[in-house]
Amino acid sequence: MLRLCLCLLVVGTTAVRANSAVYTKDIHLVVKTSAGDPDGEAAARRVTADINGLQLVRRHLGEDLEFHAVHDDIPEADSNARDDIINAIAQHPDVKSATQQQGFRRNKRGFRSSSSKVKNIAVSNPNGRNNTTATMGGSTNRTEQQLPEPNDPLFEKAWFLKNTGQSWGTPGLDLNVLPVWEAGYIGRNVTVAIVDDGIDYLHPDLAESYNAEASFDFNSNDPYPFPKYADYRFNSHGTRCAGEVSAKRNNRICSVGVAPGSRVAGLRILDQLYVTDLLEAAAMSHRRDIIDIYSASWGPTDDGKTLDGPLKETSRVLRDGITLGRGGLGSIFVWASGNGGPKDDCNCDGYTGSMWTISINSVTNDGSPAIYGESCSSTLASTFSSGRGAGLDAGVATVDLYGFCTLYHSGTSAAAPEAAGVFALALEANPRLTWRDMQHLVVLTSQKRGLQDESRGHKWERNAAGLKFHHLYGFGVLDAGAMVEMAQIWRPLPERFECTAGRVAQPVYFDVRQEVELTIDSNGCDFDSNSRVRFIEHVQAFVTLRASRRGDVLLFLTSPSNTTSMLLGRRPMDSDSKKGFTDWPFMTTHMWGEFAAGQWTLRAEMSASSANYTQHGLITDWTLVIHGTQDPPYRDIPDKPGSTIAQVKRIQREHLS
Ligand SMILES: *[C@@H]1O[C@H](CO)[C@@H](O)[C@H](O)[C@H]1NC(C)=O
Ligand SMILES: *[C@@H]1O[C@H](CO)[C@@H](O)[C@H](O)[C@H]1NC(C)=O
Ligand SMILES: *[C@@H]1O[C@H](CO)[C@@H](O)[C@H](O)[C@H]1NC(C)=O
Ligand SMILES: *[C@@H]1O[C@H](CO)[C@@H](O)[C@H](O)[C@H]1NC(C)=O
Ligand SMILES: *[C@@H]1O[C@H](CO)[C@@H](O)[C@H](O)[C@H]1NC(C)=O
Ligand SMILES: *[C@@H]1O[C@H](CO)[C@@H](O)[C@H](O)[C@H]1NC(C)=O
Ligand SMILES: [Ca+2]
Ligand SMILES: [Ca+2]
Repeated sequence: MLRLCLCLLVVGTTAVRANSAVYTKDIHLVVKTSAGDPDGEAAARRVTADINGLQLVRRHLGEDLEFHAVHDDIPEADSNARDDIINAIAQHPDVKSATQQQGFRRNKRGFRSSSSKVKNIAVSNPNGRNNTTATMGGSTNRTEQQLPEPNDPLFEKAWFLKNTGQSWGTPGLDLNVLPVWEAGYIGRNVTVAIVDDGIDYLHPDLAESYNAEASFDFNSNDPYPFPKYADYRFNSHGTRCAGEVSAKRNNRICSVGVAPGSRVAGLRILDQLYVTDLLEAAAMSHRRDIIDIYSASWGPTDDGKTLDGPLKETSRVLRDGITLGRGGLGSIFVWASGNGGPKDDCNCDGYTGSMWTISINSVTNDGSPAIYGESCSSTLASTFSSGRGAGLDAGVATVDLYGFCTLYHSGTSAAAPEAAGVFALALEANPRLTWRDMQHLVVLTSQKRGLQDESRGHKWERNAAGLKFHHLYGFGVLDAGAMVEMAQIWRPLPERFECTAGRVAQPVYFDVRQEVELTIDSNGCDFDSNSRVRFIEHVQAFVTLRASRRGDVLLFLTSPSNTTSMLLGRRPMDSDSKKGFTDWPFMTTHMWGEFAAGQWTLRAEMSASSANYTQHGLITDWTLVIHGTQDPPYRDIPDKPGSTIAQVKRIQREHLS
């Protein structure tokens, strides 16, 4: 047991990639400083003039001396590194280093059902979509005056906006946006970027909302992120996500976005074979001054055996975004939790597991987990992406490529943009909200509502701060009405601190018969005023371990207040026996609002489900990092008696006295 308090900036997420390497055309070029040229531009130009075929693509992340370049002779993807070309560039007198970027797969998190029921209906309407002037039967002649609801033909099918029980849903279980619209908030002056395969900005339901100034095509390096032509389903993903956020209201076209007054930008990175760290980083930091929210409905492969996350440059831009974005208030990064279903764990995905992203899971219109929805302790909340009825109208209604509409959008892909829309509404209500304010608002205002009591063996629990959470759903479903209401009376939070509570570094063995518990005493976090954390926000456990079968390892973290959070669930497909986890940041939000000081316990076990009693593991390193505030966070925020925040405030006050 160790007692130690160091003040560190958080360690960035490191990533491990499976499979053999793929080399891409993207080159990270670093030039040398030369007198009179502080920004390296002239040096970079000399290099391209001297080296045949080399072209500058863009300056890298606003750095003075770093550039993104390509070479005509290097193909988009190849299994061989082009050391010959790269070395020639690196030997140029003005070049400090040249690195060919490796490529990796990032998959869109849309979901295509293979159930026969959907197929049958799809046959009677082969495209599963309709054109923008078509109207849904039944509502053809209603006028705005007769019905204070939008006249958009798909609105009736948009059960996530207004759940009247369509598609066997639970009436009332929706995002609760109508009262927000009525109060006049529609996301004005908020820009949401869809980081994806482009958006159809000519679509009549999106054209007005489109923010061209904030958009960019990183795949073809131009300002027009129009989706590359393919079979319509293939590159419709970003367009569908954009419609969920910003489709216009009351224009008789398609559906309505959650924030129909917001502006939407397209950042196209996803439609080449492989993505690189340079591309991702460029997109996730693009126009931080005018993009408020970045919505990402993609990530590492959800095959239940991948362990991957943002690489060096992307980790850096996520971290920088929260301090540099929105004039210092922080970019809001929204992430789809993943489509691996019960077989995957989103804490094995470094994007969703990051503290800088708000990770969103999917539920259906009757309060069940979506079959593809992944669970993990870093999920903050849930939104809706599938109806219970498996049919045409059971997906999410939104716009589709080339002027069409769809009722088919699905997957956790559909969940993240809904959250981005809700956050846009909150930002209109209070443009001063920081990235942290947004997370606190989600924690305080999301609720269980109509969600199942028990799902996949997990129940709702109440932490010691009085907050209800669930391993699958985070703090519950987003409630736009409650969020906007609280956003209006919000007060700035106390400063945030990070405390390394301790480290256990001796190797400890565990197996199916014998679990192991490691403890760290975090009282040190209460002493040093430079890093004191009393009231918890995020908690990270950096763990290094190897196991005979990585997918059978289960990890649990218990707080001093005796709240237990599952950091890693079983992944039956993951048979890795070599790599394990190296300093992997398992994050949990479940202790939010609790008190940091006391004894923390990490329990590691091998799942008995494998029925293989020879499975074993060796945990060699565990570092516990607690994030939060010294002062009670909500002291100055007004509350109603009996509300969640009133309860949390009372518990925190009692704890201090
Ligand atoms: C599509 O529009 C046609 C008329 O153009 C209509 O007959 C059909 O029912 C519509 N389909 C859907 C799914 O709305
Ligand atoms: C769109 O729908 C309208 C009315 O439903 C129909 O008249 C028109 O032909 C359709 N256009 C296309 C391209 O399908
Ligand atoms: C609207 O349509 C319904 C049937 O769909 C019809 O009974 C009704 O008379 C129509 N009303 C108007 C004002 O056209
Ligand atoms: C809109 O947002 C920008 C920052 O993105 C801000 O500078 C400007 O004042 C806002 N305009 C209005 C009318 O609120
Ligand atoms: C049990 O696991 C060990 C180690 O991974 C492996 O060698 C053995 O084949 C497994 N036995 C069975 C019955 O799956
Ligand atoms: C901690 O919680 C567990 C249930 O999660 C319970 O069994 C145990 O008794 C509790 N321990 C203490 C000290 O309250
Ligand atoms: Ca519309
Ligand atoms: Ca996953």
